[in-house]
Amino acid sequence: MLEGSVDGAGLRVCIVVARWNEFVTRKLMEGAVSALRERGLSEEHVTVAWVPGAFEVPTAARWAALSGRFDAVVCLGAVIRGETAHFEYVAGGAAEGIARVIHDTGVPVIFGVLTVDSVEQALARTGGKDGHKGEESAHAAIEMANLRRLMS
Ligand code: INI
Repeated sequence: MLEGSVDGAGLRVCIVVARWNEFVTRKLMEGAVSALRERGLSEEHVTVAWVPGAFEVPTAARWAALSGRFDAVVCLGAVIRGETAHFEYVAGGAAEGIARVIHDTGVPVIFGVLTVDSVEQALARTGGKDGHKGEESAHAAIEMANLRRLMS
């Protein structure tokens, strides 16, 4: 049986985070950074890259994945249905774009983009009753980066 360990020591992770709905995405980013540091990543091995919105996340994730500088990429954003008429386009574009980066590069890229109906749902997933998607994404990044090492 193979399973990626939860120990992040020595790993290098890039967090790509969308500035749109920053009151949510900053929480996602802070949770992800804390979780990575708690699992043993050193400060210089955690890079945070801000982009304008969720639609731009796949572009920067691709640059990070292709750079060879990171063992995993964490994608963070918040698309809130009540706040936009083109929710499907932005959320779908982000999801499809990120999936394509994973497919094209084989680098672990984690989907931590919230696609929710309301601000309340977004806050519930950033340290509220539904957990913390930023922390969960960081944990997934470590596990996948370590699994990749076991399988490469
Ligand atoms: N970007 C988001 O990250 N979340 C949103 O809810 C959102 N809304 O509401 O439209 C959003 N739009 C901007 C988009 O991601 C791009 O930055 C923009 O279209 C420029 O390409």
